[in-house]
Amino acid sequence: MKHAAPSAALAARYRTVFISDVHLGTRGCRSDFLIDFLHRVSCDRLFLVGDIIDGWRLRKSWYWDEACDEVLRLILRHARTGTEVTYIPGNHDEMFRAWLPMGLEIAGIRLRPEAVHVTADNRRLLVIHGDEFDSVVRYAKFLAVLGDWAYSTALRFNTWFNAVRRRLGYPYWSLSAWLKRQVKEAVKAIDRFETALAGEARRRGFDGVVCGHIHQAEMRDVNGVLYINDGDWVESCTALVEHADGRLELLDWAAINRFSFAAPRGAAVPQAA
Ligand SMILES: [Mn+2]
Repeated sequence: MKHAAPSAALAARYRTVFISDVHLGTRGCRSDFLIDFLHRVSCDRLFLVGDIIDGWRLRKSWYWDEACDEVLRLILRHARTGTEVTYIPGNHDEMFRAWLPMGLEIAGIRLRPEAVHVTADNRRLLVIHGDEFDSVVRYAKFLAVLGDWAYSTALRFNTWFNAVRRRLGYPYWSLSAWLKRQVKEAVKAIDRFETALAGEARRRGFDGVVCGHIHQAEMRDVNGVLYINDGDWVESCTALVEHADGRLELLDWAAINRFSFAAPRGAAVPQAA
């Protein structure tokens, strides 16, 4: 079986690409959109900013298909063809964290607990997954796992719910996006997270921070420090890219390409013949 082919248009080349929170191994992962992205984009440096493979879920129920293999194959191909690939494990792929003290390198991919990136216009950025600053994850892993379960259940319910809506002629409505908005309103956790990450970058003398973890793409100034979250490949398919001149940009790959989240995985991107 062939996988999603480059869907259209020209390939783009960037100085640096940052992606995180792919959650390979879960049903919510839009591996089809990511395959398209990895096909069409090339870069000098690729930062995998955590939660690429979802080890929490894999331990319980294996959801691994050819598309997941294809994502890994494409990342390895980038590494083989000259891209400097750095993998910063997150809390969902923390099984890799045990190998960090060894300074491990697998197939040209460097494993690091965190990294420093200097942009072409000389800004020093701290690259970190960010869960260290999520007090829920850090101090109560049980609650985090429960939240994780609730979230994946909501995503599954959402698929079913929207199938019914579609049959009744209603447009797609994201339950999980709604839930996330409620959560955001309730606990203001995202704001606290962003402030904490920016504060850490400032304390350590960086111009900015690039992180992931909370599945909320963002690029903004927080008290003089650049806070950037590269988002995720579950609900919003976003990546942070650095252009040759150092300009940083968040790409919403699904929006740019008009990919539909309502479509089942694999059907959204045109298939190779
Ligand atoms: Mn995470």
